[in-house]
Amino acid sequence: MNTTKRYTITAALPYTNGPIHIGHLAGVYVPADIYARYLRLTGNDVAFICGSDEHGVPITIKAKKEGVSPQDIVDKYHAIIKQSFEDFGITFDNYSRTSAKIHHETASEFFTTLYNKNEFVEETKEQLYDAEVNQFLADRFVIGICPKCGYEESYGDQCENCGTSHNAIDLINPKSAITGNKPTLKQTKHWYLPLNKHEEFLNKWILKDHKKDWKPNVYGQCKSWIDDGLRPRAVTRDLDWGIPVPLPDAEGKVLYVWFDAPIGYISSTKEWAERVGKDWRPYWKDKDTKLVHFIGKDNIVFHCIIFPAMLKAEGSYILPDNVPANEFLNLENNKLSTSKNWAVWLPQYLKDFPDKQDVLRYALTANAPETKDNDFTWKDFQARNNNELVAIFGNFINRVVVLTNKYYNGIVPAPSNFSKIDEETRAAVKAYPAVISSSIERYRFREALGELMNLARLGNKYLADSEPWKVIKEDESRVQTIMYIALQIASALATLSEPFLPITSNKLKKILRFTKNDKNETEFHAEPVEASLWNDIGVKDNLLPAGHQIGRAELLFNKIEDKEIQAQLDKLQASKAANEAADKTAEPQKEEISFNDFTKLDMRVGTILEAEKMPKTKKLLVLKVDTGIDVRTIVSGIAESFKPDEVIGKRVTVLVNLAPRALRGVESEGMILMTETPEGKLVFVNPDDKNITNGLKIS
Ligand code: B3M
Ligand code: ZN
Repeated sequence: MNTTKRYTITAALPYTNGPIHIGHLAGVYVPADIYARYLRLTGNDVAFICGSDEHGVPITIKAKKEGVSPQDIVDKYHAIIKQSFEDFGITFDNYSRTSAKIHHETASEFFTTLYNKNEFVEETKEQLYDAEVNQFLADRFVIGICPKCGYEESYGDQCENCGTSHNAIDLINPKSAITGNKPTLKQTKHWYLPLNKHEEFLNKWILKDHKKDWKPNVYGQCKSWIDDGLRPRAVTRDLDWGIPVPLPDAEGKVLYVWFDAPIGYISSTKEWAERVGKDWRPYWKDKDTKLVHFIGKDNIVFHCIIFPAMLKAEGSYILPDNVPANEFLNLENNKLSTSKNWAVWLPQYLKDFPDKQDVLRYALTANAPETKDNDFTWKDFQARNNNELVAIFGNFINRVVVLTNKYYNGIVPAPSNFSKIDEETRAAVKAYPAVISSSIERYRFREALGELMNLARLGNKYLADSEPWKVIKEDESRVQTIMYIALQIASALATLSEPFLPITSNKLKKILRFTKNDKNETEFHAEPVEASLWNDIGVKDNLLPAGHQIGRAELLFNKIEDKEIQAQLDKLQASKAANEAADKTAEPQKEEISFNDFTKLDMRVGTILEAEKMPKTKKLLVLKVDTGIDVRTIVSGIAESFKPDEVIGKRVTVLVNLAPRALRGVESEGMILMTETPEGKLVFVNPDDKNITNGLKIS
């Protein structure tokens, strides 16, 4: 088992330009939290660090779109994201933000140190410029063809398709993301980190020292980078949102977001240490500290090449021991996408499943994209809950607690002679902590979770084979032993499940009446015996001693019904329909009208009272409509989309002052507002109808 004592664990700082979704949770935050919780439970000194990444072009773009300031955007999403982490039991020791003063100071100081050590190259070069808006086109302000893979919508600093990070000037056919203009070139001065200077060190440190212990996907990306040859990278930008470059001749220039963001790990550690009265330095400067970065695969180069080069150049910091980056999670066979609303957003999930945080943690871990991209499906989510959490884990605990209450009023019975199967079961239980530890320490969280469930399966099998409910009739003392052992398994599950299913673990500890341990807030033990800490399970027989009183049964998990899953699928279907409609470009806007023109239209809410098919026509219905002013006849061309009795009673919007006109001899005295879906169905205008998408024309 692990021997190192101090850990600095970081999780990628999320951009505060939107809430977070299941992809973020699966890729970064759940595995990081499992790791941190596990290390705390096994007695290590852990700083689990994160915060909001509040600089960078994505924030500025979002602010522009919403017509508010970047500060408004980061304030809004910082609060939402922080709340999501709390809701899902992510136990950061500190969650900071890069707009914090301590971060601005730390990042400026870091830059200054490198500057003074001559670690930068200062260069005036031509950069892409949008003359219409007077702006240099850094990073996501420019889109063009990726020079490496040919993807047509690569950003200036990184291609989302192949993951390469490049300089904006290298894009083929660049276009301004602000105006769509073809950029011009303009001279500007910037500071570059000469990665080429660090190539030899990186080559040895990654390609030789970490060849074996880094995940193949991480190692592979680094190798291809280094093999391609490293080049200087600008660490400053011409932007007005970010940390000002701390030099006298750097007006209008800020630090590149990927320069300041990883330093955010350091400033967040400082903020934490200050708050809890510790010294932050050992967490970043002591060689015995193990630094681990949890990230998604699109962040590999920044954490494995650029940040280590910065730390190395600074000189007084440790380097990451491991960067267990995950691949991507897809949703129902499609790439997660914020802009296409193809995602499960955490605040929304919580509204729909208010007590199922652990279920999501479970489903995402069981299906984690550890070695390849993986797919999240709602059916799988339901099956994991119903067939695994409810049927295996929950069922075992429920049987143990119900029977203990039934036979012994909830008091743990004293065992007597252990049979062969008892001894085997006890030995098997003792092996679990080491097995689960070993998987966690190798960053194999799915495997670790699988082992936890195997322990619950072992419990179920033990009960099924021993049949206490039958034996109770002939041999009461045997049942005492069986229930004693089953209770020990329940108790091991309570502790071993904590990293994965923290809310369930707490609930179970309460049912088993564990009490808080003074030394460690997050740990419980059963009185009067000392602690049932992780490592004890492997050595102690008596986790829950005879005579200990447990509580009443309470269900740990509940079944998820088909209709709840269908509702989620419907939601995604609506996003898909909206995207498809948006893809078929909306009709261009008509000629502008004056406000005066608009006020001439008199539209009222009405109710359709009667409806009949117009004889000898396919399309027309003759309606009687109560407009509030009168009841009038309106002829409407909706007969192919509605049967007469489907529209009776419908509330509609009526244009009442349209000049009457005769249709097939019937005078129509107004018009009902309708729209046509991309599938060609006419529908009444109700923007909440999921068939109705943005840009559809109302007529
Ligand atoms: N904010 C990118 C991302 O959210 C970035 C991570 C920063 S970690 C220092 O993917
Ligand atoms: Zn590419």
